[in-house]
Parts: sequence; C-alpha cells; structure tokens
Amino acid sequence: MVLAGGIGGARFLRGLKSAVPDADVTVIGNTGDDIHLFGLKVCPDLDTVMYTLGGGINEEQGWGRAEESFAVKDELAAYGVGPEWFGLGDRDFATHIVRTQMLSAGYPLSAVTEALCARWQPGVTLLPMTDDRVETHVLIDTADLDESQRGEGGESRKAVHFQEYWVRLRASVDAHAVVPVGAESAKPAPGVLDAIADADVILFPPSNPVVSVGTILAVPGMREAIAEAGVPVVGLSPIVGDAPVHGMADKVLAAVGVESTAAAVAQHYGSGLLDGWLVDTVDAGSTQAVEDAGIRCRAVPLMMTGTDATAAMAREALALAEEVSA
Ligand code: FO1
Repeated sequence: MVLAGGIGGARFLRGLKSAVPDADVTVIGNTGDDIHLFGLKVCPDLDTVMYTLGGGINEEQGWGRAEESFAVKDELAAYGVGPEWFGLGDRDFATHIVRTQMLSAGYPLSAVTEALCARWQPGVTLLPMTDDRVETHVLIDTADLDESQRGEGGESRKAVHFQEYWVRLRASVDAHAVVPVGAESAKPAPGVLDAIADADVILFPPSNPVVSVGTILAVPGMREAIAEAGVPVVGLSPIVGDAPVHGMADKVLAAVGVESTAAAVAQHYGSGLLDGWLVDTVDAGSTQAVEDAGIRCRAVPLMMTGTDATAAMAREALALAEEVSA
C-alpha cells in the first residue's frame, strides 16, 4: 500500500513495480490538487500515476501526456478563455472529458478512476483518497506578488487554489497556510480503509509531505487506520541535502512550520505514524535525530535517476519494513 502524490509518487511506484513485479500494490492517490477548469474535473495526481505506470506520461515534464499538442488550449485562448497558465493538452483533455461525463452521470470518482485505469492498465489498484470534493488552497500575501501577478482586488491575505500557487506563481511567494478545503468532512473512498487494514506494508514515497501525503492524511479516519493497521509504515525523504528533490516542497513545509530537512520531515510525520524512514546518504548525519524521535532510520541513495535506482530505493524501503517488524 502506497500513499502517493504526483510526480515523486508515480516515479517511486514505477521503481516499486520493478522491484516487486508480482506484488499487489494499492495506491491511495491525493485528490487535493484537483481543479475544475473549462467545466471539466482535472485530477493531476491520479492522472500522473495512471499515465506514468501506463506508459503515457511525458517523461521530461513528469506530468501530462507524451506527444502532446495544445490546439484546444490555443483555441480557448483565442476566445479569451483561460487560464492560460495551466497547460492542458489535447490528449489529456480526453481524460478530463471522460471523467467529467462519468461524474455527471452519477459515478463516484473511485469508479471513474477504475474505468480510466481499464485503459491504462497501471498494474496497481489506484484509489482516490476520497470521492468527496477536496481542494487544497494556499494562503498568500498579495503584497508579496509583483505587479504582473497581482491582478485586481485590494486585499492583502488571499487564498489561491494550489495549482495557481504552484503553476502560475511557481511558489515564488511565501505560503502562510495550506488548507485542504473540504477534507474535514470527506470520507475515505470505498476500498481505502479495507486496503489499509489488509496491507502488509505501508509506504510513503518521496512525495510532498504537506500537499500530497499530508492531504491524504487530512481525510478523517486515514491517519487512525494507518496507525491501527499494525503493519510497518516506512517513508522515503523527499528532502535531500536540505532541499526538495523535486518541486518546491520547502515553501509549503515552511507554512506548517517544518524545516526543509530529512529529519524534520520524519519528525513532522512522527513516530505515531512512521516506523521507518530512509534519508539520502548525504543526510547520513541526520539518522540519529530521526532514531531519537523513535523512528528507525537508514541512509541510502535516494535520487530517482532511473528505474533501477528507484527500484533499489523501493527494495531498501521494504527491507527496512521487514527490519522494523522483526
Ligand atoms: N505543472 C506545471 O508546472 N505546469 C502546467 O501547466 C501543468 C499542467 C498540468 C496539467 C495536467 C496535469 O495532470 C498536471 C499538470 N501539471 C502542471 C502538474 C501539476 O500542476 C503538479 O505538478 C501537481 O499537481 C503536483 O503534484
């Protein structure tokens, strides 16, 4: 069982599948990044996992479809319809159209995701964390924005959708708070709690601890189910050498008062949740601090430079899981 965000989670899963090809892997995907655009429901993290494992991902970007074109986006822009800052490609649009059509017909997101995966055959069971609407918003200070970013309105604190913070603003301003709107009343999607209870091992890939794994854990019942599953829970640090390996995790970590270090992220999850934590070899000096927090810690190479390197990381995570359960 793996709790996954977007690019980091998807690439880790590819390594895990390569390390243990015969294992039954269930993935709980973050849906806090979801956004409604042009009347369509877009689920970036679910799609990133589905396309990456299904062979349809744009490898360089880590998101969106390979061999993509942008005719629809350009045509929308010609009508003055945006946002222009979010790159939805023509092939990707088809996924959002099918998803939205099924949702409108009354299917829950979990059933829609299963239907989409019937095409992509990701080789894992991909479950959204919830069928309910959850949208991560980021509180920013408009005084921090430059003229071109500011737009209208005189307010100083403003909540923007996570995608606007991440993609339009490139996390260039401080995040004062990160709020998974709707999470408090969301219910885990069908199958999620059973999958956690039935898991042999629970892994937190090197995904963003605040807006990816943190959002999944914000769904009521999720954290308790993981803690009560009675199986090893092992995470891999998304921070290597005090900087995020991918993305801009440091910005949102600061919003929750967590330093951008491998040890601080482990302590943020805490020993109530984590049994084991892998840090990169460059952070070997921080293993003692993690162990002092009651979490078994090992330093191993954590750069996902290719499937072999990532498979080796997955093997290390499984070995640590075995070690903590012994
Ligand atoms: N990331 C970008 O940096 N720019 C984009 O225009 C963009 C579009 C996009 C469209 C579909 C999709 O599934 C993902 C997309 N992403 C884009 C990635 C996404 O914003 C984030 O990386 C994730 O939500 C964080 O996990």
